[in-house]
Amino acid sequence: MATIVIGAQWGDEGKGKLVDILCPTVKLCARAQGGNNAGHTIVANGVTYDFHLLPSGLINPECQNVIGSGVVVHVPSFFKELNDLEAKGLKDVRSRILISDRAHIVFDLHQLVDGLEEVELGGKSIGTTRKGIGPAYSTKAARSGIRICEVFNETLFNQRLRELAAGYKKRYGDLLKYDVEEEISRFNEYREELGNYVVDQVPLMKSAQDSNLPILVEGANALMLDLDFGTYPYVTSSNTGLGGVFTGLALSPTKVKSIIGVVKAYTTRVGGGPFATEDLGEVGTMLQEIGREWGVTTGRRRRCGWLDLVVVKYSAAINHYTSLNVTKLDILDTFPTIKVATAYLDPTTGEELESFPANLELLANVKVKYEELKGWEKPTTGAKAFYDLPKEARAYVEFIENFVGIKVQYIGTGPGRQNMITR
Ligand code: 2SA
Ligand code: GDP
Ligand code: MG
Repeated sequence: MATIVIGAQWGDEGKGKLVDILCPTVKLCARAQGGNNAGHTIVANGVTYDFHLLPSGLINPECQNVIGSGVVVHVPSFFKELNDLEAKGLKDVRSRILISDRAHIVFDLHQLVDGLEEVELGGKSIGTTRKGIGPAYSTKAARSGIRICEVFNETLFNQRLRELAAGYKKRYGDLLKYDVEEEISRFNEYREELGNYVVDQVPLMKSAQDSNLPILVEGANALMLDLDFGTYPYVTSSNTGLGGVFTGLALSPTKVKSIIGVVKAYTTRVGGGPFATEDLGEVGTMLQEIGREWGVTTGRRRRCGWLDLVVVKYSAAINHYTSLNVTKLDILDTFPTIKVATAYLDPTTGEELESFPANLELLANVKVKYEELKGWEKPTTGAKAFYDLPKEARAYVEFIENFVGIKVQYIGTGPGRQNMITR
């Protein structure tokens, strides 16, 4: 049976920490989409680990991990991340990681193109991580992508990569500073070792599910960055919502036990795009500083604002969460009052919108309706149970729960494994 962990906002809600906490209860941890644009930080036994492409289940020594078919894999980053984890003392990581032979490859070529596309967009740039995610998914959709299984037919692989590079050269000319032969020669070095990790994920998932093995799916990025349901075009290029779990993993919908939506107690966003509750004043700065809101992959400052329950309710309607994990409650510990967005109002009519709008122009101009809640102004870190929390903090959690109509099962009150209340 599978537990699925998905971000309910614009990412960086703390998915990695929940995955790490749930890992001892499963045998297999899988990533279904995204690539090394993700950044999942986990603090375990006093050590801070950053995961990008690899599943966070690698921290748990009993857990097998798989990079699913829907993920895009930058091979040098795969090896670098394994090396970095080993350098931090994680044991047997190489024997506990597999990559689907159907996963597409992100080449350095894609990363360079990502940069060029961003420059071309000028003031309307997406603010990507420049990890080549968009171009890799584009070549996948255009049927000119190259998959992991193809690395092992050297002649064909070299030919396909040369063709891919020639296509981009036609588009970008001398702007593209790329040497295809250099990238090909690097794959000659990786080929043999990469072979150790490659698997046909379909029988793997089938036998895991036939024997009712507990499986954990680690969502990357988050619903509001979903290619179909996010704030398009300010999104990533994969399905970060529930749908992407099924296209990326060969998981049976009948084997899903729970879908946990991870909700940060306020809202953050990295990169461009509309963000209705963004606070460019003192509150935003305080959330950014107290919450240490910097990107794990790029080091970029995250934009901050109050919790937007219009977003969370919209994401719940798409991802069908069975419960929620509210994270970083402790970051609100010092605020005397806390605001929560509960509706968007049409800028011309003043009427309440039914749901999160598709139209970005409308979204950029909506008026936000807030509820004001009393802050608790006491530390929450260290609380072991829900009733150890100050009553205003409990009221805040219950407000979220009642508004969205989904139980808050987990509450994060600090970065460490131990700082999680389970209800
Ligand atoms: P991309 O690189 O094509 O996926 O970028 C497209 C948009 O998706 C956003 N995006 C992210 N947003 C939050 N966190 C992400 N991971 C890193 C982290 C980000 C970082 O955990 O901090 O280090 O900057 C992530 N990855 C992609 C991105 O900002 C674009 O808006
Ligand atoms: P992810 O991308 O959803 O896995 O989230 P990130 O790892 O990018 O960002 C979440 C950050 O908040 C990480 O640095 C975590 O260590 C940290 N974190 C997670 N949960 C909590 C919490 O409840 N309180 C605090 N203070 N930090 C948390
Ligand atoms: Mg992150």
